[in-house]
Amino acid sequence: MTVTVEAYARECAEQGLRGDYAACKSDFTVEQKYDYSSEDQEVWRTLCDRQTKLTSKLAHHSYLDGVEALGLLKQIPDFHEVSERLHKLTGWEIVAVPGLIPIEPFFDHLANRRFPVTNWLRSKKELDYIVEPDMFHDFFGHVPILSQPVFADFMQLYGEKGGEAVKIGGDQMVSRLYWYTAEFGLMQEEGAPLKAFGAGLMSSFSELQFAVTSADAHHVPFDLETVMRTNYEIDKFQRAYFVLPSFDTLRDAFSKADMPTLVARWKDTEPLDPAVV
Ligand code: HBI
Ligand code: FE
Repeated sequence: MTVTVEAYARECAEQGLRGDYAACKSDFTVEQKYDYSSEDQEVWRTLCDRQTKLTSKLAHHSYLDGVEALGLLKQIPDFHEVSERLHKLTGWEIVAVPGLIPIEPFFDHLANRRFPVTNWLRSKKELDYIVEPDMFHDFFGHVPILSQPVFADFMQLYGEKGGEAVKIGGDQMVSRLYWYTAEFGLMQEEGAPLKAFGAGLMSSFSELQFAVTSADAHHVPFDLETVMRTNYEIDKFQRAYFVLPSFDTLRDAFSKADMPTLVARWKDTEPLDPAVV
């Protein structure tokens, strides 16, 4: 049973989350309200200019093609305009949210090819690190790769099967899958150099360089069950980065996965330490 908007808005206010949850509709979406200040626009352009210096070299070409196709860099994007372009490519659209939303509506949006994007942007003094995902992390990080057809299929399947798995106690396992792919996923196709596509890397200046270029980064060949069993921490560099050979591998592995059996087998076991997988 999903928490009501009112109860969730109270919880978020108590935790000091930034978003205006009181404005949420019952599916936890809000209007984008394109009323950004000139400082917001300057922060957006500064972040994009700085980050594209790195993504142009270290991001998978599907991500770069998406940035190009969706036109995100010149100014803070209009959610409806980008949704129209994205919908033509892979059937996905963007919905505005005030920030993190409860897990059930989140999965329901993904299952319906709607990606929730936060409608506020970090301030000038938070350029380097921010605790809650803001519009830069969600939009610049997550949205472009949704133009890649196979990953777009995976994300919808993730919403459907992940949402089912949450109901039978698999929330930690599916959150790990999201974390090690959509947030911190790497890709090394046959004969091609190692590249990144995960949003947590696309939107982080320091960790993107570390994950792709550092000899200290721990690269692990993707394996679905290992990923769903491996712990992660949210406020430091990852101690494991899983490497896909293709997006098909991710989609096909998850579509074949018998989640009820995997959840029953692993949900109460000790998680794996990412440093030693
Ligand atoms: N809400 N807006 C938003 N964005 C997310 O990425 C998000 C969320 N709620 C739940 C959630 N992610 C995590 O549970 C994922 O691991 C599924
Ligand atoms: Fe994210």
